[in-house]
Amino acid sequence: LRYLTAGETHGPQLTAIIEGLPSNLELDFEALNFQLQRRQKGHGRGRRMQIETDSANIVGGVRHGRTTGAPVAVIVENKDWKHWTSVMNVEPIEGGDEAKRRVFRPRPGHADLNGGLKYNLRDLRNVLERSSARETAARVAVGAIARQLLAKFDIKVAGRVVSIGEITAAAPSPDLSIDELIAVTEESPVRVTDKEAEQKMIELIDRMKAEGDTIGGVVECIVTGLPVGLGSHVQWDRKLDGRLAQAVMSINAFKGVEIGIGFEAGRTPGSKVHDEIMYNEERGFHRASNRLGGFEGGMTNGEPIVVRGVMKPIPTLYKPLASVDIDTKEAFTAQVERSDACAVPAASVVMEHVVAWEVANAFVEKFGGDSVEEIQANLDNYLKQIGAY
Ligand code: EPS
Repeated sequence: LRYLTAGETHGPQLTAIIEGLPSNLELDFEALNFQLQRRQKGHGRGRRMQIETDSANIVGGVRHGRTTGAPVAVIVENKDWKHWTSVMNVEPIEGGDEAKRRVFRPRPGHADLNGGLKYNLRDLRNVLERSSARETAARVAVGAIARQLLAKFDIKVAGRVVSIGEITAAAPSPDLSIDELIAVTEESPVRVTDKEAEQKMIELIDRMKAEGDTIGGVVECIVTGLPVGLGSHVQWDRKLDGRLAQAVMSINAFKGVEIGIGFEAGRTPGSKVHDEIMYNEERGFHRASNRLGGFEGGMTNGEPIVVRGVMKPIPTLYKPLASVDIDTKEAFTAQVERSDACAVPAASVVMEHVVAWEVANAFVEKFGGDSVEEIQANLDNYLKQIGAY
């Protein structure tokens, strides 16, 4: 599977083309749009989210509700476009910096300066329009289709916020099923199951906003129902944990990735890190714990995948940071821009979808097949082999 996205944050739309999806996958369009709407929610989002009501419009590769095996093309419109038709016009426009809303004062923490230098652009809007996290709407649309493919094989994906600033939510009770985790976090404005932490997180976000500051956090994604053996130990670029790390790291503003207990593994003796192997008739081979987050040797081991990512605070601050004007080379402090005080709950939804995509990719790689039926037959055969091992 592969996909590409195109589109600017204030352009007419985001566009994605997905290649390699099997045929005969029945798509639930409502569920697809539900995922896009989840990404728009969360305490700390700014005014832009009141303008947008994201929905996916499929314009290729699907007929009468099912994929045909052809590339799937998806578009998500930007409702805000109507305020930017001149500024973002593909045709040349009359007027100077003001008419073009030229950006010449790079914002620290954004792609502005690096992109301007690299692409030799003197209007940094050409960088910020594409580097904006608006693009994650397209990635969620793509991941939501991958998620439906996985659901067909009873593979489920959930996400939760682990911490915002210094406030850490208690881990969900191990008795909570994945469906319950999905339901409970959905009701929380900061996507946690811990009500006490929820209140503190909301207060922190409000305080940051009042102070003109922003705050980041840590998010976690869990995938259940996976067979053993997705990914491979035999080659570096086939290790699925490595691919997940790349995918998660590529989400706007992410600065680190952990699998399972992650960095904690460097502070813990081996006897308390590795997951002991068990066997019984009912479950076959399984583990007594899941500290390694479902991976050994770059392959799934049959336990749930647990991956975490850390998002830095959004760099667009109401509190100005020092920077340099690219024309005059003079120091200035960044101007006020519309932004989110905290997008960690939304980032949790984005992470679910980039993870769903990578897992679906590994799944299709392992079980091949041009149609859903062919994948099912290959999976059944493999599970029979595993059962008899
Ligand atoms: C973003 C800045 C804000 C966010 C935007 C990401 O947009 P604007 O510049 O239009 O106020 O709302 O996020 C989205 C539009 C979205 O869909 O998530 C940025 O600079 O990354």
